[in-house]
Amino acid sequence: MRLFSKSFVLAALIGSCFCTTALAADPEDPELVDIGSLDFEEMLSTSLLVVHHIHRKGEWMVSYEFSHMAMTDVLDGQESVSLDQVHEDFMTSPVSMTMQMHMAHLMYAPSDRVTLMVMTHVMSNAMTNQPFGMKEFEVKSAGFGDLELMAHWSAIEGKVHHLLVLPGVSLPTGSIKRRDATAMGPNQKLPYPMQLGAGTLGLQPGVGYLGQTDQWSWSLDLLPRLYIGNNSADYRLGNRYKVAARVSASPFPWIAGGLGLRGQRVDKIAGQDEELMPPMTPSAVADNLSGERLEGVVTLAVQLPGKLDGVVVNVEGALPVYERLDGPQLATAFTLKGGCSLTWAF
Ligand SMILES: [Cu+2]
Repeated sequence: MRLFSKSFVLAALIGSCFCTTALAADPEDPELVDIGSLDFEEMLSTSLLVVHHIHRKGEWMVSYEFSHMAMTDVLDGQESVSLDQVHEDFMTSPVSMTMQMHMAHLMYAPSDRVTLMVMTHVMSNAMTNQPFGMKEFEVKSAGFGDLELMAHWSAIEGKVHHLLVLPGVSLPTGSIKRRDATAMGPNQKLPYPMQLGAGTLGLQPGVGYLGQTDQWSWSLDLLPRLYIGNNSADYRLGNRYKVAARVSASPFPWIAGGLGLRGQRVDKIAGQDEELMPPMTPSAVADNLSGERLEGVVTLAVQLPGKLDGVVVNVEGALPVYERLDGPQLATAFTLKGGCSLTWAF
């Protein structure tokens, strides 16, 4: 039972890497108290719902997650605009886009209060465009995105309230040179949303708050990403500010469900990729790619039974409840995620 509970908590933590669910450990299980301080165990169990969490000394976690984001509809501010309206200013309008990601995380805890994480992802983007008076066409790009490194420091550990400091960095491993055939001809430089990385270093000075009781937990994460310098194409992506708030409940030890809000603000791009021609499409206008979005998120995480109890499977769905975008650009329709994680200790 002790093994089950421990591995469950660990597995739940893994699942929480990408989903916002919290799996509470069985409060009736006295073995949990044996393992160490109750505060720490409680933190582990609640952090199931938190994207950013810590592990106990010596633990490893690996997880995989697939996400599919669909974008349809073109917004200018909060208003939907038609293709005809976009064609008044641009030769081509985006029509729809899908962004798919395969993400892998590896976490390791050198101490009880510090957990290190490395995250890599492979992206696959496809954007349908409608040029004025011509047939619509699709452009694609795929490959590795930017590599992310992050430390999780449990700065304050209370009975109910916990504070995590989350310093991180993103390395420019994603390409900013993707090309494809467009209405302008073969082998054209693709616009900003189709590139795979920032091309510059990103700093991520994040903080996270976590509160928990036996069967409930709630959290708030603040994660800015600040890009440094200009990339080789003479621009710098706008800074991103992410905030995520979640509440989750675990009626039984093997399942947890959560509800949350996830917000993101993206600043304007600084500079301009000289290879892109802004009159062609709004996706090539550096000033057009900023805005704010708030999404409602529903998550569910389940621990597998028996010998697979170190594995947690999770699913997540998100719908935008508010979106305001600068200039005509594609709005988010929905995001679906599914993943699994495995935690172990030597
Ligand atoms: Cu983890």
